[in-house]
Amino acid sequence: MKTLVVLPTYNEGENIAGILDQVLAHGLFDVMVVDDNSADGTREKVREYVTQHDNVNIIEREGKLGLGTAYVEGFLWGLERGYDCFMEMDSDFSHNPGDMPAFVESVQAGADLAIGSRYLGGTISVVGWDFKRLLLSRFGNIYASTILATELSDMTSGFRAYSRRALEAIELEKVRSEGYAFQIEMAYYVLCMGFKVVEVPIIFTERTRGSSKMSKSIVREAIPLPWKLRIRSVLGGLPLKKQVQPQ
Ligand SMILES: Nc1nc2c(ncn2[C@@H]2O[C@H](COP(=O)(O)OP(=O)(O)OP(=O)(O)O)[C@@H](O)[C@H]2O)c(=O)[nH]1
Ligand SMILES: [Mg+2]
Repeated sequence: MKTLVVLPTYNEGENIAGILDQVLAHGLFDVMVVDDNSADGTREKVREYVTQHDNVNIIEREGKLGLGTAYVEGFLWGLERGYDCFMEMDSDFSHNPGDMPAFVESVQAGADLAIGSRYLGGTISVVGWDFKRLLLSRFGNIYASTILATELSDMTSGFRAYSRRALEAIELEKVRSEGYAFQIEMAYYVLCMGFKVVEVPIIFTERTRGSSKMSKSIVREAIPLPWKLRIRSVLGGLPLKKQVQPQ
């Protein structure tokens, strides 16, 4: 399966070289780094990889434009170039690059979206979070899947793989959310099209290098989102090219 890994970066200078080394070591993936004007040398490091490896690419954006649009730009680039599978992964080692093949295997086995879940089967597989952060994530997921009536345990996870047909069926230019909201929104769209969504168990480890870009606005953006999606799904206003099956 021709797979493109989209790596969003904003000041990941201490992590990006290690991530790229581990991703490339699999020998299975092409890479698109979408960098949002990092000021810490991330861009320069990635440029070195671009010169040395035919399968590493970079989109250089001129401001911090948000995670969602970074992924969308990377996906659109890959769709134009015939990729069959599209992966998302954080560039801070919270997601273990060693887990990557399992996602592609799920898509190969027929999934249209494979989500790396920290909360499968009632467990909590997170290392390094304080209680407040854990509660926010756990409660946020229960909140979103209850309103959206899904069985998914980790809709906000950003470690995932999509099939080509799933991304082709979404009007990606219309997906404008930035953080957790982007992940929830995309998972819901794939479900609404009747495509197969599976969860893959992962262990999430809090970053040890670089700084978090989590902000209150990312949480605020996600709160009304499940309600908006539910309403739009009933009114037929989701940006999907395929018939919607409201849940
Ligand atoms: N291109 C781009 N990448 C971003 C932006 N915001 C965050 N990222 C990247 O998206 C990934 C996830 O962001 P993090 O800061 O790790 O957010 P988080 O995982 O919710 O927070 P932590 O758990 O504290 O790490 C990282 O690779 C970031 O560099 C953005 O606005 N643009
Ligand atoms: Mg992170």
